[in-house]
Amino acid sequence: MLQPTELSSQATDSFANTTASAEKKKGGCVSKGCGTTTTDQELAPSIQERIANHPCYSQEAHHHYARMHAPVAPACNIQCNYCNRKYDCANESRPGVVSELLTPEEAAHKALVIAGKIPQMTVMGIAGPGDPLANPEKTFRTFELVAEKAPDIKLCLSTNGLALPDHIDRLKALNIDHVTITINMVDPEIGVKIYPWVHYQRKRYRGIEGVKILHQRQMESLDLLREADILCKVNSVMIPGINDEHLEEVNRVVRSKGAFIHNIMPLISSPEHGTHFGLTGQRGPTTEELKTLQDKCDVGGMKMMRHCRQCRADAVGLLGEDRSKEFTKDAIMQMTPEYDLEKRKEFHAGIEGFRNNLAKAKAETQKAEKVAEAGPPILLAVASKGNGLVNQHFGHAKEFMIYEVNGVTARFIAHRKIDHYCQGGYGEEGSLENIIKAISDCKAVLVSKIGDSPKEKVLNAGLEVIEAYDVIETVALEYYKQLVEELQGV
Ligand code: CLF
Ligand code: SF4
Repeated sequence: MLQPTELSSQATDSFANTTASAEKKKGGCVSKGCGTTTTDQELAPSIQERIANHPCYSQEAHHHYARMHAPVAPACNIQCNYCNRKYDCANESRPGVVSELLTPEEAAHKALVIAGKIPQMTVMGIAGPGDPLANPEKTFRTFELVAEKAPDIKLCLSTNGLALPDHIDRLKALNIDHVTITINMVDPEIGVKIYPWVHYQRKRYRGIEGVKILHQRQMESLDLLREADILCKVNSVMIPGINDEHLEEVNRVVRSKGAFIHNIMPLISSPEHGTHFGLTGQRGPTTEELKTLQDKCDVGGMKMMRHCRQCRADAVGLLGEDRSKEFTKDAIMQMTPEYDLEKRKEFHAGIEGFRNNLAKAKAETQKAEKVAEAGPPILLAVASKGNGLVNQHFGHAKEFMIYEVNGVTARFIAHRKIDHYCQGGYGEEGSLENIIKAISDCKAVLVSKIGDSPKEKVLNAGLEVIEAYDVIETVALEYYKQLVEELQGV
């Protein structure tokens, strides 16, 4: 049951203000305030089945299933102005030096170790640190070894698309069902501001000549993936002042070519990364700019990914956690693989049982709220360890999931990384301020528990605190209902 810490008249006033201004901004029409992202349930059953346990392709699955990346691909065939070769591929990772490269044999060993130790790991992706298809032998050898020994692990790939047309037959032969292409432009005049050179058929092309080749190959790749019935996700890096306004066009084009889900990610840029953009002061988008663009592109018919964590090329674990440090090369080479297909099947059946119950609980909540009219949206910050529950102590949260709630639906829209508040048992005032800043546009924070001192500070900052241990949507909708009743003086 909910325990709203305080539902003060001050808080209620501020809800009234929030809702009034939200109505104004939306021209009075708030009934569709919660966007149009295609849900898994709206997809054809055959597709639902293909993405059901892929943590990137299904927002719902990411609460329950994990991925690992095999860092076997050091070289790249293009240069992006947001990338420094010493760092992880920014297409699929936050900048950070790749700890260790692995050989295909080491990577396959690691996959078998992790499949035993983290049975919810269902996907092995190759995402760098360079481009997987600029290193085809290492990439395909890794996939072959894993496919042979661990047939239930899905194989996944993220590429810039330049070399993909040369390898489509091999991708099909290996039953690779999920491919990501990073496409930042469909107009080479914009592309020249992002890509200084492209290396194609043993020749380096600079400027527009190279970008035209990249564009043509990326479009060809989309067509080939669609023809091969391989699910295609497009990643785009949002670069303010360069391609931010252009990405709506990119979205339209890739959708028309059959891409299934679009992941618009913020540029991560800092001088210490040594990238062209970092050194020239190119900024990344604000969270508000990112959300506005995602909302504009979220016009239905194609999923909009909002739960990407821009993982390292050697990431391991659930998307919100990174356990790569537990599995260094030295450590994994000492470990004996405990891959057991039957045990994994049993484990996954348990997860699916839990998910069914979760779905029933959500359906119950939505049925109860169905009679209600959608109201103005508010944002809530949720602390969750996974499983789709409010189940994390405020002090242990490394990120908050942001939900937009309108009384009828509670929709995940983003995650916000924060400094870990509870450092070895002692609250850090500096980080608490940062946390509050990171979620200051939210109406309330939903946590399993919170200490008295941080609670007071969060309340003083104008946010409410809800302590609960339940399905996220249930807590969020019940909170909304209480706010409305409070406003109406019920
Ligand atoms: Fe890895 Fe990428 Fe496959 Fe996922 S990540 S290769 S599709 S298994 Fe996922 Fe990480 Fe975002 Fe990539 S959260 S950076 S979208
Ligand atoms: Fe870097 Fe990836 Fe771009 Fe290659 S495709 S330059 S590895 S970000």
